[in-house]
Amino acid sequence: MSEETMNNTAVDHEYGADEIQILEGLEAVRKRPGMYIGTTASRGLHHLVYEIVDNSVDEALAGFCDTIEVTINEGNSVTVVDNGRGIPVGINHKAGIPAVEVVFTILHAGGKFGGGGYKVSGGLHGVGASVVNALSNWLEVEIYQDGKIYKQRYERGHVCYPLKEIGTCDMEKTGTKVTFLPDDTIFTETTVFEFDVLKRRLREMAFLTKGLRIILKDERKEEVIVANNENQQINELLMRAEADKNETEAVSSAPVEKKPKMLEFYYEGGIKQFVAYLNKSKTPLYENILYFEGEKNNVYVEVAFQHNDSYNESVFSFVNNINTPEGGTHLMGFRNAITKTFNDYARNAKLLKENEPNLSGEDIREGLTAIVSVKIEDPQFEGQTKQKLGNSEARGAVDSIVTEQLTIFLEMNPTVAKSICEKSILAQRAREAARKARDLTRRKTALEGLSLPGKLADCSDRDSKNCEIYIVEGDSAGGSAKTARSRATQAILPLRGKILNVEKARLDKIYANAEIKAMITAFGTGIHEDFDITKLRYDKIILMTDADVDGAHISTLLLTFIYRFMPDLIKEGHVYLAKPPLYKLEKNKKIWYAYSDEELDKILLEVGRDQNNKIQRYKGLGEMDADQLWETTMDPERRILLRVNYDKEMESELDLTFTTLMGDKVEPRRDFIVENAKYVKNLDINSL
Ligand code: TTJ
Repeated sequence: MSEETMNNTAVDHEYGADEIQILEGLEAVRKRPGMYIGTTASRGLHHLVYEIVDNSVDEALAGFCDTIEVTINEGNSVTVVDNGRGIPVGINHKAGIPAVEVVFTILHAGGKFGGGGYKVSGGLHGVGASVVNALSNWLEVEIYQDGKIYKQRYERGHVCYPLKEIGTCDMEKTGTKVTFLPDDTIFTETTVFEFDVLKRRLREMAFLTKGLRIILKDERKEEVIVANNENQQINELLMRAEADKNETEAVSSAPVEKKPKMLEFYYEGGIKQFVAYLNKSKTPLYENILYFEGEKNNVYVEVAFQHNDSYNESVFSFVNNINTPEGGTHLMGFRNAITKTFNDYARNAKLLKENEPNLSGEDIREGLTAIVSVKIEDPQFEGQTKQKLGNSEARGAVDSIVTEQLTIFLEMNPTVAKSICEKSILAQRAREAARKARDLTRRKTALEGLSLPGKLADCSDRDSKNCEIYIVEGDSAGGSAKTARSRATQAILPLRGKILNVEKARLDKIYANAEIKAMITAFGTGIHEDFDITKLRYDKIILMTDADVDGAHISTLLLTFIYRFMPDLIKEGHVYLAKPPLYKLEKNKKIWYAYSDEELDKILLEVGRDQNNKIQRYKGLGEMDADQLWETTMDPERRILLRVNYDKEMESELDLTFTTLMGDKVEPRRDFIVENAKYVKNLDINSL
């Protein structure tokens, strides 16, 4: 920051040695924002809100606040208000300035002001309000305490005036209100907050903090147009798949609801309701949602779970309200406890005979939806991405709390216990059958050498980094793709018809499916616990399907398969969707391709809307010859690829998207589509 700005923004302030240090601290944040909030793209922008809200959640965890209101204001500033005790306004003796000023101007001076509870800190969070302040054009804080209202304003982290009293309020009224406007010179990509993004995270926060009311408001008048990012396009694609013929009516005739401008999240049951929410499009195996809670070794543990009749595991773990996609000690404690406890129960109840082997953890987790949430004073994160909990005391705490309370529950609820054990035993048998089938193919493979699927037209380059595989819908498009491709680096695997929905099939049946087997062998990585990314035979896995309902459905099925069996392919960014053109326009022997309606409009604007324009709407890949397919969809120089992203911080939402779209309940699916209708609005309903 130049000296000039410093003088301008801090008119009333004398600079002592301490303040210089403060400014250097915040200046470091402005110089390297990525170090503090990960990214300055949309995700980082939204982190600012979570960073502020975390402080209020801490106050709620300490038992002094039950309502937090978040408002997106006109002009894209955000206000967060809570009804906690209010940040202390007294002088902090060490710093010689009011505590509230310390909070906003000193780096890493997060909320620990003797309040009880567990300080939320981990991952990118917990870096503190001062980081938000440093990255805001301006920030204002108001505190309601002892019948008085205090206020201070900062600009790009600089104090504008000393904390002052600006009025009085009810003695009863206490709390903190913060409003900030993100700095557009830092967040150069976007400074527009997305209601839906905040909605998802705030809902999760409310689930994780039972009894806390979180209100989200959007006061912007203009319809916000968010950049058409890849996520949105993929979402649109998934949605398209679901607006299938039976349900189109429901979607299109539903009143076009205006996006809700206010939402309230309040879950008395906390993570118990989180599990119900995740299971809403599934059929539960029993009515109860098991919930265990306790504190041990200074670790506060909450666990909730319920089995459904599907075959997949959806277990999500959190530390201090932050998602730990890589798990860690808390998850290990949970897995260990349920494996041991269910085996003990099954043996004692003679559901498992003496000569039968133990149920594996995976058997017991088939169809399990669970939330494991711990709160811990000083979380240690390990692993490459620092997202894996390392504290060993968490393992013991979760293990013993779950073992103790689950044992009692099973004794008292034999019907539930029995249905879980029986499902696990079926899973065990299916797994055994699947293992035999797999061993058989392995032996065959060992005898015959690496036997790639017959339909695969492989590429010749032996360096997988250069290679890509196109998974193509239909044999005819597959044929064109084989002709069109660049043989050295592009492999083609045509698939016939719709592939198996892995949300609805058990392992043995999945292994027996030819299309799935072909993909597994072609990719080379193996699946589940056998998965080894170093064996991946292609750097890019590209799903190429028709730009219609069936094509979207096939893409969704393929993505579901990859998500459930080889999620790391998505996490590591190896999975793409090809984007074939929607239109071809011919004029004076010249050809244009348009990949969206907007693009077609733009081209028409350029070339003029003449009578003799020949516009063809592509219904499928099959309508293109090999040359056209190459030019529009396969040539690395010209094609459009959408990379499938995995938002690690919101993995439960992704799980929900897949289970809702691919599960068999119609109601939740319809709700989902209507709720996300803004993605569908550009869709040509008549073409469905
Ligand atoms: C800490 O312990 C003494 C009494 O005040 C406690 C406190 O600081 N509570 C508190 C902080 N409640 N809410 C906040 C807070 C709220 C927002 C919106 C932003 C920030 C940085 C803090």
